[in-house]
Amino acid sequence: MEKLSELSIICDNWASAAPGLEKNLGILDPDQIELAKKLMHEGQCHLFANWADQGVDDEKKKRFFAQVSRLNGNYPGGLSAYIQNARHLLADSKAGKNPFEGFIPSVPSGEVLTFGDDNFVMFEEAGVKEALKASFVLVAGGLGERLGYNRIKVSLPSETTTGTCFLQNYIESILALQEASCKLSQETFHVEIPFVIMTSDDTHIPTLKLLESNYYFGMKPDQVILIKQEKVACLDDNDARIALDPNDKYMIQTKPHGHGDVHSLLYNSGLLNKWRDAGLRWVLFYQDTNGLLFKAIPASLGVSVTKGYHVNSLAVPRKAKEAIGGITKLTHSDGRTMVINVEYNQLDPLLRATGHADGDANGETGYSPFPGNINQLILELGPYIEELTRTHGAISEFVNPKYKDSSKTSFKSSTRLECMMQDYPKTLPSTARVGFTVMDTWLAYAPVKNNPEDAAKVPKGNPYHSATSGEMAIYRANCLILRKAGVKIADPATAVFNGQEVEIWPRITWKPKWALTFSDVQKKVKEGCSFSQRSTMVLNGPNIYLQGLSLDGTLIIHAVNEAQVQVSGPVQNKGWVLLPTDYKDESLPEEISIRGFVIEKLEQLEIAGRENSGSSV
Ligand code: UGB
Repeated sequence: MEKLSELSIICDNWASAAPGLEKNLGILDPDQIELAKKLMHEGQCHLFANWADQGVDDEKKKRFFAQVSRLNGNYPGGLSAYIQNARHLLADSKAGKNPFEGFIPSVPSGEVLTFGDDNFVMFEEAGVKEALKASFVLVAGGLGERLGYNRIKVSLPSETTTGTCFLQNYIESILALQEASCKLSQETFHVEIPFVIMTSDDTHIPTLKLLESNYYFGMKPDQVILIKQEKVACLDDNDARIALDPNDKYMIQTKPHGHGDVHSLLYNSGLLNKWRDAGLRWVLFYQDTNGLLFKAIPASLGVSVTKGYHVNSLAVPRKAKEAIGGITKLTHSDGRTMVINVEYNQLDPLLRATGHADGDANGETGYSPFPGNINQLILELGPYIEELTRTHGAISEFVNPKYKDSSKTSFKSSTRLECMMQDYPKTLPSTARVGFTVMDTWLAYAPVKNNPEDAAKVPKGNPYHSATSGEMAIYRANCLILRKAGVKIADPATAVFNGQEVEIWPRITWKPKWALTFSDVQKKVKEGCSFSQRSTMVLNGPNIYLQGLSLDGTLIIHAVNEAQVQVSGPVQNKGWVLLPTDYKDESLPEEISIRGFVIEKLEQLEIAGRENSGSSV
């Protein structure tokens, strides 16, 4: 009896270690009491240290518990699991434990493609055909702090010849793929490829506004699905004590959990089963600012189909120490193997620790032997659902505290757990078919991540990954594709914009509906075409055919879907020129200053095709 009454005293006194909480129990409802017990149980009594007496700030206290409830609900296993996982990872980090302990890295095998050869064309055709069975998922919850652009990254023009922003390019590419896939598969029913965008509190409303104010760039509104990721609690020390907002004692400080959230969100959304029931077979994941992305999609989807890959990571040749992860095969002494992205800051120490004295170094080809991860993943839906059902969407996490000193006992600022979408294969069994597809960087990868100042400091020869280089890469890729199709394209000039030396190729752009694949380009460009270096061309229409066109200036062709427009003959005019600007010039729109040049439109020839025509210009 005595023991029981003692126990009841302990239970009744569960809040006694936090007087700030104890004196406010009267205002909490039963759910909030449960959450408070959970926090106390996980050693979080400091959260209530400065709480006012009951009757003062009561609304703020309720708001605090509303936040705790969200943080608890959004994490697989709740806040207790989050705190316990954090303690383990912080202890490992303090002990300097190598996350790859026991694993030996080696170069995995995958598909290396050469643009334009028969194999490439075959994969592109297979990919376009299969696109009807795909859904696309864009992770766009990141703040883009490194870019320093004040709006959401997907609203930034990918190039300024047409001003097409990244989101518009992505949507128009999916719509073109949908159309081409329907034609190729001779499907009679109309298929809509689902397009999911993962947003966050930082990007959700602006993304929705961008879509709504542009009529979803031609996509049906219900074809676009927004899922919002939530932030996670920040932690103040190695005991995973939750951090309070320095300006509000009733608010927990939160930070993004990383793009790995996309898996649990998809799992919980019910979309995956819905897609499977509708006969879909693939989920394609990609990031927010790669203007070349859809040049790589058809062939890499073709590789997934042909090779039966459960996971296919898109990759490009990687320069040693370049800030992109390396795709690596890891073999453990206990027999476990996995093919996984090893982040750029981990690859060098891993190699050094396993007998590669030079660490992350280039091989004979001038590139790292490990393909560079560009974080575009193609997952086969069936095995993906099976795996997520097992893991409930939880992805392996990591923590990256910035310690004050070598004692590793305190942090410079609060930290949190993070996860990355490319870590999905970490929990897969060794039998899973995990491969990759390597393509030339010029074709597949030109992200916009760095602000002008940081980009200008990038060592010569390494990619700038800026708005300037991202735009120039689009012109370069289009020119190289046309060259491969037999068009005479003048060599590029070089120029320095915002402190970055770049190649300026003729500014040739086309809408995805004009050409998605190399075969499309070959069908639409006939012999005898040439472009001078100062040329600009915009192709906006699916049935524009070029033959014997020699361009030295600017030519803009718009054609409605039904119109077949043949263009030939010489075109010469003053054209459009690129004038340098300064990124510090605040009188310029940010979209311009961020790339360091503005296009001055001196003179152009504009053709508007409304019916079949053969224009000799
Ligand atoms: N993102 C989210 O949606 N939510 C988040 O919480 C965080 C990001 P970054 P980083 O492109 O080559 C990745 O910041 O650090 C979205 C890979 O990890 O651009 O450069 C965000 O909106 C790395 O292996 O990523 O690193 C954006 O769309 C390498 O492949 C995307 O996630 C590298 O990208 C990526 O965010 C790369």
